[in-house]
Amino acid sequence: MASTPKQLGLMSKQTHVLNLVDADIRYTPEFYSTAVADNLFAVLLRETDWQQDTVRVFGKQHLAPRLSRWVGDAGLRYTYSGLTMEAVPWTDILLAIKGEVEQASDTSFNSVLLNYYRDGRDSNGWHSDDEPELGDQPEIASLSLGAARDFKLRHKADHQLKYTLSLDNGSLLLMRGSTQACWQHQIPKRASAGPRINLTFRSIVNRSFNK
Ligand SMILES: O=C(O)CCC(=O)C(=O)O
Ligand SMILES: [Mn+2]
Repeated sequence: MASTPKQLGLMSKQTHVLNLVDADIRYTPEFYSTAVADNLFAVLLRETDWQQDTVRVFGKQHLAPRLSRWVGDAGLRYTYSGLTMEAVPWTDILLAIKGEVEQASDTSFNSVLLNYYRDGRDSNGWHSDDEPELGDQPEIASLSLGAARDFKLRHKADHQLKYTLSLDNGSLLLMRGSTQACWQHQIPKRASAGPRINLTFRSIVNRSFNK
């Protein structure tokens, strides 16, 4: 693929608003065409210096069941599952994607967490993206590339209130408003899933937590 195209192939596509209480979630299944998404997957897989982070779950240290990299503006720090990470610099391809995601979401972002699920045994447990650095009503834009995986949501106050969405290749999911305050999400294991990369664009707005 061309290394840093100005336009990666953004199309005006249908966006679905999820009908969930205490949430503002929008899903655009074909944010990128399959061809563009496949190319982005290949470039990001090759260019990213993937790391297996250690996360703290119920006070115990574990290797995260996926590989990750946190990219962002110079000097940003972020604490995630008890781990403080320093952002590594933007690449041309990530800046190009960021520009298109910002345009579509009408929001600006100063960082992105890349997750690589090597196969269906990799996963992401129940959590909310509600770290204090992200402010009161975090706006998160999540781009999915590669194998489709289920994205499960459950209401914090009532776990019976739940929803499952398939995050398809080239899709964009926007979460804002009270979504992180009221809901948790996860990517459960899936026996036969192929590799997948997910990018969650975020903004560190509260730098008093960022020393
Ligand atoms: O892989 C996904 O779709 C979700 C990733 C996620 O929830 C996170 O990184 O906080
Ligand atoms: Mn999350």
